[in-house]
Amino acid sequence: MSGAMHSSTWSTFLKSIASFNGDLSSMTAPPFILSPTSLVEYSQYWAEHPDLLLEPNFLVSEDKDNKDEREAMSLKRIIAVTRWFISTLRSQYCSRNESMGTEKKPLNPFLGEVFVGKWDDKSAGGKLGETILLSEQVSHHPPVTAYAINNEQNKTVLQGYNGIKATMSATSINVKQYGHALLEYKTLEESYLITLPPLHIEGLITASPFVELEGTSYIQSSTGHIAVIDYSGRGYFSGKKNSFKARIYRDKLSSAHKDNALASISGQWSGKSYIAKGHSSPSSSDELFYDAKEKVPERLIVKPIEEQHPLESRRAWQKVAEAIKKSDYDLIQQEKSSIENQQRDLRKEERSAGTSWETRWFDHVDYQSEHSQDPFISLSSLANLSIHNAPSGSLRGSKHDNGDAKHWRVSFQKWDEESEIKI
Ligand code: 0T9
Repeated sequence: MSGAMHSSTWSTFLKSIASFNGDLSSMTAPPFILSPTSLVEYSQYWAEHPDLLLEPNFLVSEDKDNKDEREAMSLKRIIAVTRWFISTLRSQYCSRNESMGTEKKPLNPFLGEVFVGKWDDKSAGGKLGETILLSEQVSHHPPVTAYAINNEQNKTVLQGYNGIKATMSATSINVKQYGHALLEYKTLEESYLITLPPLHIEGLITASPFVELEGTSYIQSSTGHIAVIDYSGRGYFSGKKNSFKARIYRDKLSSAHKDNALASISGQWSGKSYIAKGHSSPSSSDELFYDAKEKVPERLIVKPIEEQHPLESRRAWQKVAEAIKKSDYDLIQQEKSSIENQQRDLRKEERSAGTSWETRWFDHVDYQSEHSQDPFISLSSLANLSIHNAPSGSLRGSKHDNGDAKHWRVSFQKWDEESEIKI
């Protein structure tokens, strides 16, 4: 933080958070804490290591009749999926601190805003193929982003959606995530359900906010294997920031006792982590599991702004982003209002025409009324997880396990019929 101006506007902002109504996106923050990037872009963090995402495809047993080998390979695959998942966390939760010095308040996407791009195949033999990203703002009140990451060559699809609910405590903003990710390896006929951990934002008093993860998230495989990941920060059980412990079990039932763990992983998701067989927590003398500082993220390739459609995020927000980069408070307000007014007019037109905005590539599927083959249902059941719109990772029978069961799913048919927006 620098200068009296900053600290005074920051303290005004802190007071406004202290009395806030639950909608973080609606609060006006001082320019120095604004990010020029829209939340619809955050979906790209799921695949900045395409090689790790695709790795399970290559972990198959030669001898299909050998049951022990099949079992061993399926354990290797959930470990590989866990490694990929851990590899996404530094991008998801540290990248703003690393590129801009602190966590920043993202631009609040408008309804229908989209963001697309691709990762080229960086492998030597061309075994990975191209991976594409589709991200779309499917709801504005409350904000919800849906995404799909598709690799045709390896028939691998990751899709999901996110929303948040935030509350304030004395020194932090506490955030529960809503939504999940579904990862399908179609050649393997194997799928994984991934829940999203709760988090909180620290460093508010000193105007240097950062994210810390907490609680538990799960990775449930269609093979039955489940990874249970516990998060903690500085001054908790490990004392180090960005700590986690993951245990992999044969199934949900055996996960009731830590002694049953087939493998255990521990360390920092933003740094080094280690893996060992069995239930005891590994240390730096065990095998290295992942080193987040060593593995360089592969950046998404996005078309130049001139070639983008008006609904594409960087084109739509271009003027706001420039104003933020100049720290021009009045210009930021002016350019934001222009987008907001346009959106208000659109909604008004829809109301008077009796229509409503149609999402572009995603469908809102109601699992209470629609009979569906979506692996979400069977995976939730294996993991004893709620299928309702509860905080991500809520268990069946918990206090949040009720209400709607509507979730966003990609429609590749809609994408195939897309004629205006190109990768
Ligand atoms: C999904 C991710 C999510 C979105 C962000 C809480 C947060 C908005 C949601 C959960 C991604 O996959 C992962 C990463 C970071 C999360 C953001 C961190 C953050 O601070 C914002 C909220 C809305 C704020 O901007 C709070 C105001 C400000 C004082 C903090 C800089």
